[in-house]
Amino acid sequence: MEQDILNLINGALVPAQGGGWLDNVEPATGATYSRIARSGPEDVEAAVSAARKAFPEWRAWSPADRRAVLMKLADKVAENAAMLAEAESKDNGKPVSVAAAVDIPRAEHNLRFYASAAEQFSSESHTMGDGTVNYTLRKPLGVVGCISPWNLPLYLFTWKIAPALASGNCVVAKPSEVTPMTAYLLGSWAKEAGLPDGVLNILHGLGPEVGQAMVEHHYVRAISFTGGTATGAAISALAAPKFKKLSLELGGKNATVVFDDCDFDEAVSTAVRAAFSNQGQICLCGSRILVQEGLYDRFRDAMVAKVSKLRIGDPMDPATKMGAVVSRGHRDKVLAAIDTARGEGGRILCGGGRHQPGEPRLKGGYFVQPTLIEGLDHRCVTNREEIFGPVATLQPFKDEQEALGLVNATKYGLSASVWTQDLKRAHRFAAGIDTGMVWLNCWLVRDLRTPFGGTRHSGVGREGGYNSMKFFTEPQNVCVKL
Ligand code: TXE
Repeated sequence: MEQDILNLINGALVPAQGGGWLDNVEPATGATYSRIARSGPEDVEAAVSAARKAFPEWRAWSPADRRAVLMKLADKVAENAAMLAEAESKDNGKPVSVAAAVDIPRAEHNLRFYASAAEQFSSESHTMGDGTVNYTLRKPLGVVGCISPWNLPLYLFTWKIAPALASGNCVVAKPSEVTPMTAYLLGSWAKEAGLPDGVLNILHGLGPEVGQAMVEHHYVRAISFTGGTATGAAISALAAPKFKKLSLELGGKNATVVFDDCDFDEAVSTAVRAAFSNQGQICLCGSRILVQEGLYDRFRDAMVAKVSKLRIGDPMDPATKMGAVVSRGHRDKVLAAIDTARGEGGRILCGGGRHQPGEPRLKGGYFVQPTLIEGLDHRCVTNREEIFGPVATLQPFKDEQEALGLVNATKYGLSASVWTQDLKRAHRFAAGIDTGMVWLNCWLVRDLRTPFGGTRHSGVGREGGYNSMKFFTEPQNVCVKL
């Protein structure tokens, strides 16, 4: 065992009170390499009580002081970037090159961005013309819960805790039990960065054991959650009768829409990236590729040629483009989805099964070939349900109207990427799409100030910039008759 992953409660790294442990598995090898504290309601109680105790002092800190401390935490991420990238890659199965270029720099950026937001955040005032003035206070909520998933572990963990802390809340956070390492490492630097004890508490363990206890806890005033749609529904059912604030960032079944006047080469390479980045395990991945019929054959063949060349293998090899999927269970789910596609009459254009790298070290790893499928109707399960793996389908469409119908044909509404050089059509089409985000001639370009989130089964609420700062604060209007 390399390292025990401990809870951070009231500034101390401690095992779960119940003494239980979970195995932490390296997806590229299938081997257990560390133990995770298996926390329960008693640990939630301790973390919430520490957070409540810390809140009066923390909320009184000036925005400038909160900024300074979050910047120091970001410095720790920067100083340890190479080590964090390796840890993320080992824990998640993603290529270390991706963790080093995307996950860790973005985690650092999240902390810096919201550190600045602490000082930039403002509130409104409304004058009534008769000498009456309303001003709106934005008060931190108190203790808030942040629950994050395994696909972009430190990136999404910091995306939640940074605005929560910047706006003056004390946090009880739970990273995914599948990828807890980098959140643990970050927590181990909290004290050194200057966060007072109890301001940031991190609990590890299973969703239904520790996550649910966080959602149910009387003093946890808000939950920011990113994860599966079914889990989001379970959390909503628990939180609604307790009137908690909820921000839910859930699944997607996003379309990449390619019109025949697109910039061909850029559309092909971005469609490949959108489908297979992070082994297809990003909520924003374009897993349905819709191509105008005149361009369809050429586009399909170009995609197949590119995907067949993607280098899949050891995540620690800097040349690797695709690593392992996150767990054995998830690999089996993705393989079952490919079988379903076959059963529905889909033609596998490339991939279609497990990948077995040559190195003996990787014999037990969870590798899936990047898979492209065509010939499936938009109503079939494969084109309706999120697979969240390296699997994408291709469908032809005739015109703009048909394309719009296909884009909006699932219960999800997270994002879409549209490729056309016709400016009018691009804007018209974007406005017709029922998703929270649309990229025109690009994909996954992120400005952290913009509203991030989805419609329908992709979630409720928006995060990013002021949206997050507003979520983590309660407005209170004060009306003054002068
Ligand atoms: O995620 P879960 P899972 C999708 C993707 C994937 C599916 C299931 O389709 O195949 O969800 O993934 C915590 N109360 N996405 O099951 O369970 C859990 O411990 C409170 C999309 O691995 O939703 C973890 O910290 N918390 C997604 C977090 O929720 C609970 C990213 C997410 O895990 C809980 C991940 C409960 N009852 C998966 N049950 C995206 N939107 O990017 C679990 N958790």
